[in-house]
Amino acid sequence: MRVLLLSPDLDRAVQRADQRDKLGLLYLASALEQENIQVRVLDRHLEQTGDSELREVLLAYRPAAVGVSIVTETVPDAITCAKLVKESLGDIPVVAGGPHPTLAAEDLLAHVKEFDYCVMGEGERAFPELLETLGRGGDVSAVDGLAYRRPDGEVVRTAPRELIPELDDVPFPARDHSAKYSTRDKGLYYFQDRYPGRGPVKMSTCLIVSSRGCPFKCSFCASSVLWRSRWRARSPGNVIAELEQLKRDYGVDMVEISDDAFTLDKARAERICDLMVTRKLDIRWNTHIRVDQVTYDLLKLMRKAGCYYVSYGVESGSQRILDEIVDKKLTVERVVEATRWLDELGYLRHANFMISHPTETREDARKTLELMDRLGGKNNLGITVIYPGTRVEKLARESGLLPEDFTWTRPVESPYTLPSVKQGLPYFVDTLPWKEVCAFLFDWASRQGYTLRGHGLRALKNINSVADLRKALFVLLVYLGRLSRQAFCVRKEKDV
Ligand code: B12
Ligand code: SF4
Repeated sequence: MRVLLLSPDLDRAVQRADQRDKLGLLYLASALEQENIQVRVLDRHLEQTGDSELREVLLAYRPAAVGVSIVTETVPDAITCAKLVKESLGDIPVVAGGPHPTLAAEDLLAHVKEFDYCVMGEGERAFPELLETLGRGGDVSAVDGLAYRRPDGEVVRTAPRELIPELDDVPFPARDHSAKYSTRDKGLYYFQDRYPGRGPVKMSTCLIVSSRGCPFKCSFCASSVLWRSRWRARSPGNVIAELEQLKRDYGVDMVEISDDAFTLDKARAERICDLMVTRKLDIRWNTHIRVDQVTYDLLKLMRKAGCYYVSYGVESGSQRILDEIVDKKLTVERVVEATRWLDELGYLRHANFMISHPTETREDARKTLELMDRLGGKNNLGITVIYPGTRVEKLARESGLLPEDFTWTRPVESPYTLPSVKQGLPYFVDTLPWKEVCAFLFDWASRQGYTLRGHGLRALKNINSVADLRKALFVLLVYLGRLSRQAFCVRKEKDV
C-alpha cells in the first residue's frame, strides 16, 4: 500500500520560516514504514508545489490513501488539497490529522465532504490501524481516536485513544522523507532573523521535540486539549541519540527544541545538557521556556551545552490579566528577573506578548508596553487570535464575536483584520477598541524599529474589495493619527 502525507501551504504573510520540520508527518512516516506501508511526504510550502504539480504527483504516485496534516491557519489549503485528491484519484480515503482536526473534527467533516476521517491526537498508532482496518474492509468504529461521517451524514466520534505511554518506543521522525534532508540542502537548515542591537542572526529550521504536552492551561492556547494536560518526556539518552543522528547523518549543527515545556522536569533538562557536554555534541540550539520553570543554574548549564537563544511567553505586563484572564501562573517580577539572568548569561532572547486579551483595558495594554521597555531587546506583540478549543474561543462564541453559524472552513468575515494579512483567523476584540489595538501595535512596532514598508506593500496586494479598502484606510488613519500626535508632542517638548 502507498500513502501520501501532505503538509498544506500557508500564506507567507501569516507565517515565516516554514522550512521548519513538519515533525508530525515525519513521525507518521516512520510509523507507517514500520508497518511496511510505502510513504511519500510532500510539504507544499517547502517544495513550493503548485496545484498542477500536486495533481501530477498524485497521478504518478497513485496513493491508496492520503493524509493531510492541518493547523487552523492551513485549513483553506488543506481543503484545496483534499479536493485535488478526489478530483485526480476518485474516492480514495482522505484523512485529516494534526492540531486542527483534533480540535474541530466535527466542523471539518460537516463542511468538507472531501475529508473522510479525522484522526484526533497522536497519529503513530491510530493512522496505521485505520489504514489496516480500511484495507481489510473492517469496521472503523472500532478504531479509537477517530471522527468520521456515517452514511446518513452524521459525524460521529469513536472512543478516545490512549496516549502513547512510553515516548522512547516511538521511532525517530523519518527525516529522509523531507525534501530538505533528502537533498541535503543545507541552505534550508537555517533562516535569518532580525535581532535588535545584534543585526541578523542565524536560526535553525531543524526541530526536535523531546517531550509532548504541557500541564498549564493558558486562555488562548489549546495545548491542554491537544495533549490532555499531560506532559510526557523522552529519556535524555533517547533525545541525545536523535541529536547525534542529526549531526552524523545530515551534518546539522543547529537545532530548535520545540517542546511546549522543555524544562518542566529540571533534572531531566540538566541531564540532557550534561550529556550534550560530555558527549561533545557541539550543537547550537534554541528553545522555548517558561521563565518560572528555569533557575539561574539551569540556564547557565543550558548555555554551556550550546543553547544560544530562548523565547518565552509573557503575554501581558498587567498582573491582573496574567492572573484573572490568561491564568499564566507567572509574575511580572519573575519575568524581569529571568530576563536579567538571560542577559547576564549572554543569551539572545525574545519575549512574546499579546494585546486585546478579554477584558483588557488601555491601562493593562500600557503596562505591556512598559514591561517591554523594562526588558529591552526583542519583544513580539500579536493580537489575540481566536483558536478552536481555547477559552478565548468559548468567550468569543458567548459574546457573539463568532456568529452562531461560524465555521473554520470558510474565510473569516470580520471587521477586525489587518490589511497585510490575507488568510488570517478572527481576532478577539472586546473591551479595547480596535482603533486602540492598532495604535498600540504601531507603538510596539516603532519601538522595535520595524518600518511599514513591507507591510504596506503587502497590504496593497491584499486589497481585493471595497471592504478590504475600507479596513486598510481605517488602519492607515490610526497610523496617521499616531504620527501627528507624536509630531505634536515633539513640538510641545521643543517649545518647553
Ligand atoms: C514546532 C511548531 C511549529 C513549527 C513547525 C510546524 C508544524 N506544522 O509542525 C513552525 C515554527 C513552522 C510552526 C508554525 C506555526 N504554528 Co506551530 N507549533 C509547533 C509546536 C510547538 C510543535 C509541533 C510538533 O512538532 N509537535 C510534535 C508532533 C509529534 O506533534 P504534531 O505535529 O501535533 O503531530 C502529531 C499529531 O497531531 C498527529 N498528526 C499530525 N498530522 C497528522 C496528519 C495525519 C493524516 C494524521 C493521521 C495524524 C497527524 O500525529 C502526529 C504524531 O503523533 C506546536 C505545539 C505542540 N506542542 O504541538 C505548535 C502548534 C502546532 N503551532 C500552532 C500554530 C498556530 C502555528 C502557526 C499557524 C503560527 C503562525 N501564525 O505562524 C504556524 C503554522 C505553520 C504550519 N504550516 O504548520 C498551533 C496550532 C493550533 C491550531 N489550532 O491548529 C500549535 C498547536 C501551538 C498551540 N499550542 O497553539 N509551528
Ligand atoms: S501557552 Fe505555553 S504554557 Fe500556556 S498552555 Fe500553551 S504551551 Fe502551556
